[in-house]
Amino acid sequence: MTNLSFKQKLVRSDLLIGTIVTLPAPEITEIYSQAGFDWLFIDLEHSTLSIKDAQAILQTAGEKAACLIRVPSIDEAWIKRVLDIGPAGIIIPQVKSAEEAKLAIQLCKYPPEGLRSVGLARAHEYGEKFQEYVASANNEVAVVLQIEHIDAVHNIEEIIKVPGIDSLFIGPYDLSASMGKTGQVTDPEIQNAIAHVKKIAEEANIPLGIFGASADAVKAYIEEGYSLITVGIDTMLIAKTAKDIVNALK
Ligand code: 3PY
Ligand code: MG
Repeated sequence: MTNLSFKQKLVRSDLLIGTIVTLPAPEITEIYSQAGFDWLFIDLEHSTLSIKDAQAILQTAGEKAACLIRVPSIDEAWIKRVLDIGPAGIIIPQVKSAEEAKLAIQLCKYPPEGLRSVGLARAHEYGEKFQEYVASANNEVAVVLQIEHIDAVHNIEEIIKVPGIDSLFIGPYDLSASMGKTGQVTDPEIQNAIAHVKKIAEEANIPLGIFGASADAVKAYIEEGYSLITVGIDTMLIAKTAKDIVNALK
């Protein structure tokens, strides 16, 4: 059997179960890969992780779990530094229009397709694999755009036409906030907006991802065909387990 890359599995809509990493402890990365997560969502948007922390997580994960890194915004400086450490993919938050989608993708692709600046770093095995990496990165590094604002929902027909989107990833929490219903992710209005994005993405054959706080929160999405799944956040999982113990014993 051939060993498919993360990007190959993503674009053929394999079910890929991940979880958000916000803590710089290598033990957490080891625990998660031992637990069997297919991928790790390393979050530089809502955490104190530095790029160096993210690199250490990649070094710990090795071949055991694919790592995708979420940058804080559509920003050239963040995107090029994050890609240089060699993640399997990048997640770009708050893409609200086709123009923003196009810029985000261009910043992730080397010329002539895009505008990615050329470095010599971990991704290129510090120069040893420079030619191989620059020849394959545009195809092999997964680019995931987050749809998480009502403006993005309104512009989804245009966003989806931008070439180079490997997956759209819905952020139900930010989406609910942009609709004046912060955190009410099961509210029918939010669910209708999510269903609209799903319909358009399916018509365009673009794999869909989504975040849920628990396994129960994502089960229905998996049944509906979402494939890039993210469940929970490391800090939240520890907080819940700790609380459950204390509640059970006090
Ligand atoms: C959101 O729900 O806003 C997210 O970004 C989840 O990853
Ligand atoms: Mg979000």
